[in-house]
Amino acid sequence: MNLDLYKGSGVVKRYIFNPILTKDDIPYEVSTVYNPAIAIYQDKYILIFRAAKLNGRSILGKAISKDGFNFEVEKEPFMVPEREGYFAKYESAGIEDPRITKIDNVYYITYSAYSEYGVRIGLAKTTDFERVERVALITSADHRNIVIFPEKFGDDYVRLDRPHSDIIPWSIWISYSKDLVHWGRSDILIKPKSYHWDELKVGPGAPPIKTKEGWLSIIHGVYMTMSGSVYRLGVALHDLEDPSKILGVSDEWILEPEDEWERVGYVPNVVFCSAALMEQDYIRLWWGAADSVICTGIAKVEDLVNKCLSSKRSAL
Ligand code: BMA
Repeated sequence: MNLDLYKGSGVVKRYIFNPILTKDDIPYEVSTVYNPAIAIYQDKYILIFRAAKLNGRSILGKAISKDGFNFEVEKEPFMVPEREGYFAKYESAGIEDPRITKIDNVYYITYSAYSEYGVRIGLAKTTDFERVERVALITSADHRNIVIFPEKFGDDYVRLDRPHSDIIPWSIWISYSKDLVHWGRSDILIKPKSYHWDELKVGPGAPPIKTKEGWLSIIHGVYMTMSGSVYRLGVALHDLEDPSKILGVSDEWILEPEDEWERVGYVPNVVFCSAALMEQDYIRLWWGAADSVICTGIAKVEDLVNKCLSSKRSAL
């Protein structure tokens, strides 16, 4: 890890040449590019990002890189809303915020599908990032931010959910499945905390990463101010054997909007991470900034684990 390429005194260090992707890098017309997913395929970084077309609806684009900093964007979008059939009915207002989990050489992509019937989560799969196949819509309305663990627990696939409810604040739940399509046994795991930086919402960020100490999960938290909401990143640690057991949720955020392009943009004061990979002793993160551009940075695994265990707050 070349630490000279990063700056900052916080747990997450920012790449000195952020932002790494803006709308000017996209060979088709879009107004913003943000909230990406990441995977390694044939030794290259594949970034599947959200971009808003000039009609305000989102599509998913694809970019490839050797180093995770310099990305080349493919000429055509990777996924656009389906035009006919069952998926079309639920994707008519756009597809957003992808996440990628690799299980047994298949890359599973979850994404938010928007329509007049609310927001649902779609599951798609690919083995080569050329052909992509929709598998199922794996929630009813209204769910967002679903991340699937990259390993099974016994016979079960496991995911973190973020159902929408006006009765309790937006919280992180867990659900189980035998086939990735039918999900159940849902249980609430992490709730927003009043008077904390995440008091309005918490939600899953990037798919959890296995470390010696537990599954590390980058989450987001939202706080409402007099001039709108602020999106920050937090971190939680789940038990290695039983991911429903929370070993710690950090009471402190790990990243907040700070750079000009994180504070000013289409939606000001947003850092939103749905992409993270472990490299040596570090987690590399890619995040959307102000719903306008994409940035990257790193954090030491040890520092993130310490945040969860030494500055804990209750999960519920
Ligand atoms: C959330 C989602 C994200 C977005 C964030 C900030 O509700 O829509 O895609 O980045 O708001 O606008």
